[in-house]
Amino acid sequence: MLRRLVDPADGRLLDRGLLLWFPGPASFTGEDLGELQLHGGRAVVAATLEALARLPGFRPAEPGEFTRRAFDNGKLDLSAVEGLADLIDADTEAQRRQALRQMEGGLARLTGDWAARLTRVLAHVEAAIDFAEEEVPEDLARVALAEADAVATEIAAALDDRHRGERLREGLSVVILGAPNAGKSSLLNALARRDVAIVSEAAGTTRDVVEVQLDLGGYPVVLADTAGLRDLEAAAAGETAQAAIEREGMARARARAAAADVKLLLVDLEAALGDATALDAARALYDARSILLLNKSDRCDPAEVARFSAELAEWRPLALSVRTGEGLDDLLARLLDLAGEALGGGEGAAGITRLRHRRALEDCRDALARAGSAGLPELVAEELRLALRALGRITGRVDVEDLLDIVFSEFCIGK
Ligand SMILES: Nc1nc2c(ncn2[C@@H]2O[C@H](COP(=O)(O)OP(=O)(O)OP(=O)(O)O)[C@@H](O)[C@H]2O)c(=O)[nH]1
Ligand SMILES: [Mg+2]
Repeated sequence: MLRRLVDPADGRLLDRGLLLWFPGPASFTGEDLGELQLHGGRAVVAATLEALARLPGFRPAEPGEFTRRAFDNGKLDLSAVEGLADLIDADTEAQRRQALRQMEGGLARLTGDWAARLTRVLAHVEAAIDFAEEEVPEDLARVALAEADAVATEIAAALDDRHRGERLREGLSVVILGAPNAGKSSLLNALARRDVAIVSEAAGTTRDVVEVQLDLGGYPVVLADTAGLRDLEAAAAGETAQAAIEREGMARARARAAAADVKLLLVDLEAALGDATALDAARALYDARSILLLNKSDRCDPAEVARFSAELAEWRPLALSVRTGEGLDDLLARLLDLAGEALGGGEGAAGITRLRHRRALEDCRDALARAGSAGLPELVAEELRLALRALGRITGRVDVEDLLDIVFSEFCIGK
């Protein structure tokens, strides 16, 4: 209904807005729920909240309280709650798809299926215990354990996902490394399409790690520019204050490189053509997670560039010019491939999106392994119960009291 909202204390008009009524139990929380759609301005909202607060029984909701009530009333399980939090935070398309899948019960369905099968296994094992003297088929427990083993294998396969779901939430970490003046900050600015980092022809311009968040074809990427790497012993005579700062900058660059998913190793092509030692820094850092980039191709003879690239063929180098933009599309395509491989598409995989899920599944897998070798039916049953409890933690129906506050504190809605 469209209604005039009036302060009940003095009849003063607050706003004109939409009034929506969601009767329980079909509402979001499962309870009766009223919603006001106002004109959004801070003063309008403040005046309305103030008027509401004076009514008996009204108080502002705690952060996450609506979602908490939905959970308590069985409208959402814990993994769906986490999916909802991720959906609200999603910055890119792949993140949105993954969050929505979690909210719609992706992981819950899978763990529910495993739990149902393990419950049947447990029932069989318990029957074998209870009717040990009677005509329970000899190998019933053995057949049951084969099923537990099958579940354990499926869980192990789900865990073997190279942490795609967790990394999709956090973003692919890409770091730009190379000698001073190679054009690292220029590349960061070009990829970010804005002037984030200071660019200058003075070597040693960047000292701190400069970070930008990018949406790369739907994948979240955290791109970091770093201080140029060079041999300070040779470059600086004595330990000046400047050298100490540069040394710290390089230490930060190396730390970032160690933690990154992808390293962009940038080399000044013009310098490398003149002096092969210009490749040394990149050579030392190169590994399977690296892309070798030969920058400033605009300053070199194309035939020379082709010859040099061919010499380095085993490193799959990419010649580019940040200045003219040549080669940048190829770089983006290579990055997109890597991102897709590392993060998945937000669909397909089992849907482990948090360390919490991983720990629970690992606990389940370990308990099943112990069940398989326990021998004594009573011990087998106990391990199966532990495996089921571990699965139950994912949807939040057991053993999660200490966890709930953490999960719900992620919500700021209703604050
Ligand atoms: N001709 C040409 N010049 C470039 C190119 N990319 C960068 N430069 C120039 O190279 C110089 C150094 O660029 P920066 O981006 O500051 O280099 P950097 O690697 O961040 O340097 P440090 O922060 O000192 O380690 C600047 O004068 C840039 O304009 C390019 O593709 N072609
Ligand atoms: Mg720089």
